[in-house]
Amino acid sequence: MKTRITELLNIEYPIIQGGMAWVADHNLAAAVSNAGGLGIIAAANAPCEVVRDMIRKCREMTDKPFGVNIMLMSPYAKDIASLVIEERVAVVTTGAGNPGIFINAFKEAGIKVIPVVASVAHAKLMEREGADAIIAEGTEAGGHIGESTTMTLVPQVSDVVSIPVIAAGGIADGRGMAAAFLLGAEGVQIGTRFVASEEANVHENYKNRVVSAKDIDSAVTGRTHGHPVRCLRNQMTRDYIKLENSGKTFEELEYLTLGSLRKAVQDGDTKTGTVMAGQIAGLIRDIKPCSDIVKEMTYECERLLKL
Ligand code: TUI
Repeated sequence: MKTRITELLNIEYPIIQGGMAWVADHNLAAAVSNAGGLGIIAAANAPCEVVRDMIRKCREMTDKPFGVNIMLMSPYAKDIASLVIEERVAVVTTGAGNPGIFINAFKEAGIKVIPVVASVAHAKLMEREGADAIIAEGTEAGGHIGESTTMTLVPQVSDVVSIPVIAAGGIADGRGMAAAFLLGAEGVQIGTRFVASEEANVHENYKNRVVSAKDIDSAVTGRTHGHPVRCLRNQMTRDYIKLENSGKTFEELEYLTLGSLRKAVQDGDTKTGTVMAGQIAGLIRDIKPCSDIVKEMTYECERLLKL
């Protein structure tokens, strides 16, 4: 399936894996790249040495291109930017901020830069500053989110930028992928569907929580603090939302979220841990290999678009 995204990234299918903190390690990234998509290693809040190790391991597991996601709120974001240049990573995606100050250095190093945006204004700015493509992420997504839905954001971004647009948020099958293409996207970023993959190095409790989720099972914590994060409802989200509605500050509630994503992903504590996932979790019913996810999604999308 050829689009400007497959050409730009030198991949077989226009599917990019989301840069999910604690989930998107070298195992998942290599599996998605080997399946013909673009695997992504999430730097998240990890220090340089941890990310360097994942990049090197990923290189041993695949000879296909893969990328690194830089989470711009991380205290190590600047160091990770230098690291990806040093390691000559093929592609960088960014999230949770404005990567403007790094774009020139990435481009000089021949790295393709694809910022995640949650608004039209940010998309326009990123194009002006030299981004190679844009990921327009709707509020259906898991983790740190913006306000607009994928349905409204993707066509509005597609109308005002000439670089290719990748749709994200709420896509987990070929129907969602086809819909995104009809809205103007030339690729999709997939997160939650890859959490429920065989290769994701994620505790089985977390995967099973995604697989058993219903359509209305996600909640957004931190809205009142300006740090909205979508995760599956549990004791943590109930406590957090109750306390934030009673006026507790971001700092006062940090004890509920510190280390809580790791606790869910690695220890399988899906009750008091943070189970980040998108609204499309309700559609996901099984755990399967990344290659099946990529191939089935693309096949279904092509079939629908040819109707
Ligand atoms: O970044 C994400 N999703 C994430 S990052 C993350 S790590 C985390 N862990 C614990 C608590 C909180 C975060 C988990 N999920 N998605 C990409 C994304 N970026 N969504 C929205 C944005 C965004 C929002 C505002 C990008 C830019 C922006 O403002 C631009 C500016 O100029 O600052």
